[in-house]
Amino acid sequence: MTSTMSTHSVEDIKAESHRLRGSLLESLADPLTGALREDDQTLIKYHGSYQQDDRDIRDERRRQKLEPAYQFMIRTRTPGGVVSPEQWLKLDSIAIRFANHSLRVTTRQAFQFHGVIKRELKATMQAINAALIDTLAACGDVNRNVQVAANPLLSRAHAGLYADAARTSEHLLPNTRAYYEIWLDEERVAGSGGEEEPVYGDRYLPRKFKIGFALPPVNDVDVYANDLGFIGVLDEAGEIAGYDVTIGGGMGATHGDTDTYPRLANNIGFIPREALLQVATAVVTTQRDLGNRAVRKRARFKYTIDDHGLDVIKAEIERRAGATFEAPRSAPFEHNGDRYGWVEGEDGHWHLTLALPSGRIADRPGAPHLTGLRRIANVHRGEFRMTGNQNLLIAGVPAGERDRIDALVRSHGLDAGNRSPTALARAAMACVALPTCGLAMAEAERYLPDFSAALQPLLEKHGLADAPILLRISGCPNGCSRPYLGEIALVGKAPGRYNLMLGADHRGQRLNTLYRENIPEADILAELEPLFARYAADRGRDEGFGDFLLRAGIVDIPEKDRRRGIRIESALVEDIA
Ligand code: SRM
Ligand code: SF4
Repeated sequence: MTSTMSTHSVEDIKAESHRLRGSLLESLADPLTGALREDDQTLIKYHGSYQQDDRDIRDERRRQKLEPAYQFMIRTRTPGGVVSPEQWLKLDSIAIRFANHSLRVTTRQAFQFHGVIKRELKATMQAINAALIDTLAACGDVNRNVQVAANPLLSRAHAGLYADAARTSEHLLPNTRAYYEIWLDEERVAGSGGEEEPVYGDRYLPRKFKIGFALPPVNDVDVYANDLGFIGVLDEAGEIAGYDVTIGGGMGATHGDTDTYPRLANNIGFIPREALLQVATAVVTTQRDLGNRAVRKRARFKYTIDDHGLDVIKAEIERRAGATFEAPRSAPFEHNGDRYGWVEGEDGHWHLTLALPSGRIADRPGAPHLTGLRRIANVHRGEFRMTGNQNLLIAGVPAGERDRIDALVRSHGLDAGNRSPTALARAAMACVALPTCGLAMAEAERYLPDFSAALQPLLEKHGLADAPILLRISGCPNGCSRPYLGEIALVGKAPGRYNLMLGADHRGQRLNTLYRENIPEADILAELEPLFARYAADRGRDEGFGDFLLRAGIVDIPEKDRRRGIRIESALVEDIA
């Protein structure tokens, strides 16, 4: 078997990679193993793919003295999660031909394919690109897939927001031709120019970087969880006039390591729309130059801000952008969830939001979702939009077409999520976790249906079946389902054991706090039941579960939120007043 060992640091690997080429071609061509060489496992992320193995059969393979069942996850770069029906059909056929017969909508509005084997990786990449979708920079220490509010009601503003997000995504793409050479057989022209990386430099960013575009009153992208956020401010005509800029959000943490923590972004003020790309570039290059490249766990932008001070970073961004931030102007957020069912957009087209089970689209007994959406894509003339909450919009449907879409939705069980017995189950999110995620400590996506079912009788007993309580589950503290923004969250500690976190708001503006550590399901239910009883008895009108827990003194405002920007702080103070 080919050795995959390496002692290289990620910083070395990037610098010596010849602009992200490494020895990927050799690794792919090696027929003796289903894996890549270790350095190439790092580099392939920048091309939008992760090497994984099927953890369900890891022990069995070890017993049989076989190498792990290596396979690859591929993530698309689909800013705002917008795809045409034609593209949908191509992605669907890739899922069937090359992956595990499922499409996975992510918490950042991308698609993931799981279970692609090395031998077929290149053909899969080519098929994705043939759908006019790429995977470049979907992972790695670069700007990732840009999130955009899916808010269907404000169609015109959404179009502007989406266009701005798409150009930001393009602007921040790496310049290297490595992707096109390795996957699409573009010829390498020796010594050719054009590969300078003016934004990224030789070593790219110190860590992953994420951007979200939000449009009040809906914070469906959880903009404060992004390294860089743009909150749309509309002019009198309903067009985007500019943005409030937020910096320093991030969820990831490590159990037991207080140097790492989730952090919500600070709103540093308004910029006119024309300044968008200058400001985005200034923020990214500030993180490139000031971010911590020595300690990877402290390399995210949130730590750069905390290490240098918010005022210093803000001044540096202003200097680099040649712009001055004005006082924030954005309207308040009302919630960070999706609005399910049909709504009419301002342009007279209709949009249907379907609640998907953790974003997984597959054919299951009684729920042939993959087939159903393929049939819808065959007749639909609008677009598909993924939401940042792992859900799906069938968008831009003329009124006369609604019945046909409805019939297909019903006959393929695609309305099951919208008809969930509790509002909690409908809106809940879970990260992928087992069996594909190499970092998972506990189940998440596969556990969510059981946990929601276990909560159902408790919620019904206290008359809370319709209460829109926000539940999020992550299989480890990295926080891919943004659990620290859940009113209730389970964060995996070990198989069957979770940290129970409580008390975020439902606007994505306040983090939750640790309530009980490392407990199994029975204890979680026993902890929640009396809280449901108190909430049912004492809640104010329209008071969310998390806000209630705070008001009742059951949880406290996290210290990190207390120290955040004045604007959010005052919103918090108002919330609990
Ligand atoms: Fe994530 C790593 C899945 C959104 C924070 N994330 C991973 C990996 C690639 C595991 C790995 O490194 O080996 C997971 C692959 C699982 C699999 O089998 O597919 C993974 N992350 C996901 C997705 C698919 C979760 C989902 O259920 O939808 C999301 C893909 C988003 C996308 O399309 O780009 C996903 N990840 C997030 C989010 C949420 C967000 O961005 O809004 C976060 C928290 C926000 C943040 O970045 O702080 C997130 N993922 C992480 C981290 C912790 C980063 C940190 O700062 O510490 C890791 C681990 C790492 O980077 O070392 C990670
Ligand atoms: Fe994997 Fe942890 Fe992310 Fe879940 S939160 S997908 S377990 S890295």
